[in-house]
Amino acid sequence: MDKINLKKLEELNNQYVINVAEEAIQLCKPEKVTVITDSKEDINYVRELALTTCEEKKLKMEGHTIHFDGYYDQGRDKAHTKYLLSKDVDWGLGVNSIEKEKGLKEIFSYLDGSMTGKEMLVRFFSLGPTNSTFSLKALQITDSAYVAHSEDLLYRPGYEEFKRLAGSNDFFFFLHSAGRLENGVSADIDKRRIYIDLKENRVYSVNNQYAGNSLGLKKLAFRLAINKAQKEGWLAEHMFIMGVHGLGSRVTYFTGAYPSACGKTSTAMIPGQTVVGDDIAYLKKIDGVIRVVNMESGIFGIIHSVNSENDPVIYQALTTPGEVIFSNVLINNGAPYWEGMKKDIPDKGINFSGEWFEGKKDSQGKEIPCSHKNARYTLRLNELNNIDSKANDPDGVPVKAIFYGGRDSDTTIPIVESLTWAHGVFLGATVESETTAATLGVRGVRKYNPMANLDFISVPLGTYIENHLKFTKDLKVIPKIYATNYFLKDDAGEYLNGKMDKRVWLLWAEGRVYEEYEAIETPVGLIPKYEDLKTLFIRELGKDYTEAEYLQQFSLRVTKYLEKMERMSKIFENVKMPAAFTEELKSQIERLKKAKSKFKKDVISPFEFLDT
Ligand code: SPV
Ligand code: MN
Repeated sequence: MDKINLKKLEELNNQYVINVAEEAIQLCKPEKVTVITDSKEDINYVRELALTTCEEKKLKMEGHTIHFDGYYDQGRDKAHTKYLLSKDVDWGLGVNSIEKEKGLKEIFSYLDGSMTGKEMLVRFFSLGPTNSTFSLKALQITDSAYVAHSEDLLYRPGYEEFKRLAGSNDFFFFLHSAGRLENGVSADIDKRRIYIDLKENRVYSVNNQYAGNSLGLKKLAFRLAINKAQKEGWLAEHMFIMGVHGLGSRVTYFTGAYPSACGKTSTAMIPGQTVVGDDIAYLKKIDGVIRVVNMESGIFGIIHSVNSENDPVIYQALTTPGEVIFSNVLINNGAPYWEGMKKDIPDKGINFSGEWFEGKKDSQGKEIPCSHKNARYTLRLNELNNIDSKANDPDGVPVKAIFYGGRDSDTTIPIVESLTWAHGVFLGATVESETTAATLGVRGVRKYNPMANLDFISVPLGTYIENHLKFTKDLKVIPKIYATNYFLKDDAGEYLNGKMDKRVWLLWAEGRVYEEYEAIETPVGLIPKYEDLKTLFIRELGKDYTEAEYLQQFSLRVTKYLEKMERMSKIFENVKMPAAFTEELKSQIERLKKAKSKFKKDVISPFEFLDT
């Protein structure tokens, strides 16, 4: 490290920072080390470096670049993401772990010399708004300028925050190397490893570039944060945060947890509302109120099907000048194209498979689409015209309602309000969802996904759920909880709801916060009345919502629900869960059985519950 860079490190007055940086240098053996502060020049340096290293290329539109991840590096690698633990830990979740000494030895052998001939970047970030009691600090060391640049769009600068640490080692540390590159992408994918050390608050990641694997600050910091939150009595959740704009000038803040690629970003981006965050939220109790901040300040969003109708705000940002990194889309003549953009797509260009032409097949004879299903865009939230005015408030925003949802084609109804907080926690804890392209592996398989957080929960499941159950203790205002399902299909496999219908669900839930709508009590919770939805569909979407549609969407598939409860009972049979959760599961089953024997039907109309 030269004197100028060493001075930048020394100015932090933090020996632990210097120690971990020195260890990383000795291990990875970079040719050059550059410390990045919060200054404009330093941040610009990273942006330019990503072009010099060819990890990004300029596109025609001002500020736009393209980055490609390797063909086999297009999603989170769950199989090779492991906790460094002692052998006999059981979280009740089938935790993917490796014995610490063995894991460190393995990953150090891959990191050893991984930066030879390359430049190491040392960056500091704030997870959450600066100057905030919510926020955590993070040190990222990487040889990928794309990673460092992405983090610059997605997180708040933290060099000055580190000065405030006054020498403490209370920060997360991430060491990443993209490893050997071929044509600008990680070449040794078979040696891709992501190992998490919860005790030391550190993560090592090697031989990868896809952001979910490489960016320490995204899902890796999230796993560390969940563990820290359980110890400190707050919540770190896989949630959007948004302002729902109700009657008059009323703004009501909602959070919502959805598995990857299941409508989290698109809910937060619903027209007419304002966005605070789309992926990761930190929730704390302050003066008897749950308040929340977005630990990020940008979006790493799925681009598939983003078009001027479905997602007008994002589409606008993607088609006008401004800083945007596109990844794994098709490039033709300096312009990006992706599936579902509702524009003519050229029949050739460069995509995540290299030179691409329509009809190109992979090694298994399967046609390669123009853009990967998990292709993404990265941009700062302040590029969007719907950013909420409190998005960077160090005190966060107050939470009035929480949404949970999964991708479920045949069982759960579009929206239901929980009977109580504990029932709401139960609804969140029993989310099931069909797998998507956000992770490597088979798609469309129904999987249990508590709080849409299965991939990231870094404590025993029972502890995690307990922490939710007791979160309302001493609260002045208890948020309402809703379970939603945007993916219900009819027998012919057609979706029963349009993409914008969630606007109606949001506004109904917002009205319920102020008791503006009555609800029908069913065995699974409180559901909307037909007349209220009819009014809302006309008002919000200019759409005539028929009684037949309501009946098809909101009839209780009681037999299917009972099958789901059987699956849940089986899952929880071997997991140590809090008594209050087990009680909820038991009561839910009893209520469903009672309704089934009373109405003697597999599917019960919501009108049947009107006078019960
Ligand atoms: C997700 O998959 O939930 C994402 C993108 O938000 S990733 O960075 O891959 O986690
Ligand atoms: Mn996510």
